[in-house]
Amino acid sequence: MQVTALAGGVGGARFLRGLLAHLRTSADPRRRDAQVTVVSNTADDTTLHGLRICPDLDSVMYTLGGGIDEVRGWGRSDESYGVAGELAAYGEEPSWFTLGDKDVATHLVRTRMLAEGRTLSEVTARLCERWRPGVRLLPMSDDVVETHVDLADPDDPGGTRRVHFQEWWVRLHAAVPAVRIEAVGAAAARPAPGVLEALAGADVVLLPPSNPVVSIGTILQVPGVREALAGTGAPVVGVSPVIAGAPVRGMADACLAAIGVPTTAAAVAGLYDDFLDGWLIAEGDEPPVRAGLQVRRRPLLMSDPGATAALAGAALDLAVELDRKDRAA
Ligand code: FO1
Repeated sequence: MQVTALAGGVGGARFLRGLLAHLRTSADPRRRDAQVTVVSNTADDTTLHGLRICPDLDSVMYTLGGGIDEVRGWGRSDESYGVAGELAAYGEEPSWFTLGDKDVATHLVRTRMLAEGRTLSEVTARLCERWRPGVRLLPMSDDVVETHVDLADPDDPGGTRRVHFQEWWVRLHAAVPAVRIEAVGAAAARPAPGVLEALAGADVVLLPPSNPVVSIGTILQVPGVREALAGTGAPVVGVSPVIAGAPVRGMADACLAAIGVPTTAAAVAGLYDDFLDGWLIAEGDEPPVRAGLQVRRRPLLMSDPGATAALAGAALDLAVELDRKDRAA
């Protein structure tokens, strides 16, 4: 069984760990032997202190490879901050984005390889030789795509000032309303090698509860990806990142507000209308009204590994059910 998932950072990585746990312990040999390909968002990527940082790729790689900071969901476990302290002593900016010492090694390897002309796919494959995440981890593109955010400028009514997503997210905690969110470079980006094939050739496509605007949404902006999802023979099943009108984690509501979409499970499903076959929502939530979309209510909180594996299993169960129906039709 070929499973392909589009993933963002923390929520996506945790869901994928649950998916692998579910697959490896399944009684069904097709699931036990399943191969998982992850297409990761790269628009959170940024260059700081001369280092190329890929937060979503690293969250998935570290989480599935056993090196993640469990509490934060990003960065390395058992970290130290000697380099960050020295950078601060030099007055180096930005001081609001903290790099751990072990994490710096990842960025040094990536930055050296990119400087030598290797692609982000080649870098990711090399880093995964160490971390062995148990999935094929692909960047959505080897071209640079960066999410930039336009903020209302208090000194210039009607004017805006543009910041990188990381500044909005980390320094401003997305507390300053975003007038516009743009994935710069997306229109010219090419899907990374293997991405379109992983969508077209999948038996199941899953959308973990990642941010629908700045994670899943940016992957969908890479030309060819949306078409591949609409055209794949595989059932496409997603998990709502919103429970009872609030994001499960992160600040998806700030992102949804920026694009004028309500923070509801139904509204998020609407963003995937042209390719979504199944949608898992929380017990109390309203289902989206769309003929053909199969909705199931499940506990969505990934409160512990067991709950996360059960949620991933439920998403897979719905995909298999839809596949069976589709074949029977
Ligand atoms: N998030 C923070 O809130 N503060 C940080 O200092 C920070 C540093 C950091 C370093 C490497 C990395 O891969 C991620 C880091 N993040 C930090 C998280 C990052 O902003 C988010 O993981 C994603 O961009 C959103 O999914």
